[in-house]
Amino acid sequence: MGKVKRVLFATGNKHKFHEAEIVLSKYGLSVEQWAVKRLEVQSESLEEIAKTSLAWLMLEKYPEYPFFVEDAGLFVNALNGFPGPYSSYVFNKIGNEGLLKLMDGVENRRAEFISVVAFTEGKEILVFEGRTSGFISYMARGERGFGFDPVFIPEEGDGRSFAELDVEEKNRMSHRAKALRKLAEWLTSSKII
Ligand code: ITT
Repeated sequence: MGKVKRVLFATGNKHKFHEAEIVLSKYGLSVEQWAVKRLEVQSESLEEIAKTSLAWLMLEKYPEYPFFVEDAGLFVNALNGFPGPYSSYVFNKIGNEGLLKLMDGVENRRAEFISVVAFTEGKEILVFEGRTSGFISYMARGERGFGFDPVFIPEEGDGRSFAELDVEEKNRMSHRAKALRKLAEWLTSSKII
C-alpha cells in the first residue's frame, strides 16, 4: 500500500476545516488544520486573494507539508455581486440580518457561492474552483453551518437552506466541496506528493 497523502489546510475557520476533512477523507487523504493567521489582500478576485495568501505563507512560514488555503464568497446578483470577496468582513459587520435588510423588497433573490482553493507542494501553485447557485431566503432558517448558511438556499437542493443540512448533505452541493473534490482528484492522481 502507498503511504497516506497528508496535506495542511491553512484556515482559522473550524467549519471550513470540518467540511474539508470529510470531503478529502473519501479520497483517502489526510488533512490537518493549520490555524495560522494569513494575509488577505483586498481584491475583486478570489483567485488573486487565495494565491497571494498562499504565496505569502510559502515565503513567511515554510510549512513542512503540502498545504492549501481556501477563499470563498457569496455573490448576490441584485447587489452586483456584493459582498463577494468582502463576505467575511460584511458578515462580521452586519450578519444575516443585515443582508436580509439589504434584500428587503428585492424580487431577484439569485446568488452564488464561489470557492477558490489554492494548493502548493512547495514549488508550484495550483488553483481549483467550485460554484453553487441558489437564492437568498426571506428569513434565516437552520442552526447548522456558519456564516451565510441560514440565508442561502441552494438551487440543486430541496428548498432547505445550507444551515438546515448536515455536513454530508451540504458537501454534496457546496461550492467548497466542489473545489475540494477537484483538488482531491488531482492529488490522488499526481505523483508529486
Ligand atoms: P479563513 O480565512 O481563516 O480560511 P474565513 O471564514 O475568514 O476563514 P473566508 O476569508 O473565505 O474565510 O471568508 C469567507 C466568508 O464568506 C466567511 O466568513 C462566511 O461569512 C462566508 N462564507 C464562505 N463560505 C461559506 C459557506 O459555505 N457558508 C456560509 N458562509 C460562507
